[in-house]
Amino acid sequence: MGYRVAVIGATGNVGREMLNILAEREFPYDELAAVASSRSVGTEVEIGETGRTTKCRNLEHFDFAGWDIALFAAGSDAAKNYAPKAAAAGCMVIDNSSLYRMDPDVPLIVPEVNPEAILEATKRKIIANPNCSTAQMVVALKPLHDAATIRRVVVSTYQSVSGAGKAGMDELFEQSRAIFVGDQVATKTFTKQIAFNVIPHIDVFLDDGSTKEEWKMVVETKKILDPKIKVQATCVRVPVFVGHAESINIEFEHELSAEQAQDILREAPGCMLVDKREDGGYVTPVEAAGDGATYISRVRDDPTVENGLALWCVSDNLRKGAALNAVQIAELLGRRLLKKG
Ligand code: 11C
Repeated sequence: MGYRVAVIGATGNVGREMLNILAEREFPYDELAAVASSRSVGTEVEIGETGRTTKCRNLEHFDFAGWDIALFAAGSDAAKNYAPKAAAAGCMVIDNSSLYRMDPDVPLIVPEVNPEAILEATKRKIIANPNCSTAQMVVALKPLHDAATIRRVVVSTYQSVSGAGKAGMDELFEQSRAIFVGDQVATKTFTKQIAFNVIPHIDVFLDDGSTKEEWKMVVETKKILDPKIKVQATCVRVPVFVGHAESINIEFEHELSAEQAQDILREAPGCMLVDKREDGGYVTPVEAAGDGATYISRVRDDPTVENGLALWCVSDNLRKGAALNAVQIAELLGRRLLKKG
C-alpha cells in the first residue's frame, strides 16, 4: 500500500518540480493530487516524464482527510490558511514557504543535515522546507562542521530569477528581448533592471539594513545546523534563469586544509565536488540546473583568517533548494514516522 500525496501549488515553478521529482524518484504513492488556486482548476499538469497528466483541483474545496502527505508550494498565505486545516485532518504537511520555519514546534529539515528533527513533526504535523539559498549552503557546511567546527560564515549569493517565480523568469526574458530589439525595458517583479545587471536586494529590507533573504540565511542555518555558527550574508539577484551560486568563506575552530576539505566533500551526502583548479574545472548554474546535487568547486585556503577556507557552491534552487528537499523530507517521513505496507 502506498501513500496518498497532494501537491499544493501544482502549477508554479516549485510545484511542477515536485511532481517531476515524485515521479523521477518513484515515490511510493497510490494517489497523487495536483491542487491549486481557483484560477488553475482544471489545468492539466504533467507528472514528470511518466506520460501521465492530472487535472488541478481547487485548494479552497480540497478535503485533506485521508491524504497522508501534502507538499505545499503555494506561498505563505496559502500555508497560513490551509496547512493547519490539512494537519487537523491528519495529513502531514511539508511547507516550502517561510511562514513556519522559525516556529519552535515546527522542524526545519534538510535530510542530509538534520534528519533526526523529523521526530518533532508529530507536534504540529507541519514540517518546514528551508529557503533555497540556505539549503544548498548547509549541505556543503555540514560535513565541514563535523570535521573542524565552524565558527563563522561569510556568504555572498548569486541567485537566479526563478527564485522569484515564473514572473521573475518572464521578466528576465522580456527585458533581454526588449534590449535586443530596442524596446522600453519594464520592471515589475524586480526593483531594477535584471537583464544584463545584478541587484543586491532580495525580499524586503529590515531595520538593520539587511534584507529578509539575508536574515533567513542566518537564522535558518542556526536552526538546521548549529545555533553557535555566526553567519553574515549578502544576497544578490543575477540574470540567470535557474541555479543559485554562493561564494562562501568559513572560519573554523580547528585547522582544516583545503585538501582535507576536498576529501571530506567528495564523500559527503548530497555534495558533488568538481574542483580541478584549471579552466572550466568548476560548476556554474547552467550545469547544475535540472540536477539534485549541491556542487562544490574552488575549495582553497583563506590565509586572511586563522583556520579559514573559501569555496564556491552551486545548486538548482527549484530542486535541492525547494522541491527535491521537500520530496526527500517526504521519503524521510516514510522511513521514520509514516511507515506503510
Ligand atoms: C529567492 N530564495 O531566490 C528566494 C526564493 O523563503 O522560500 C524562496 C523564498 C523562500 O528569491
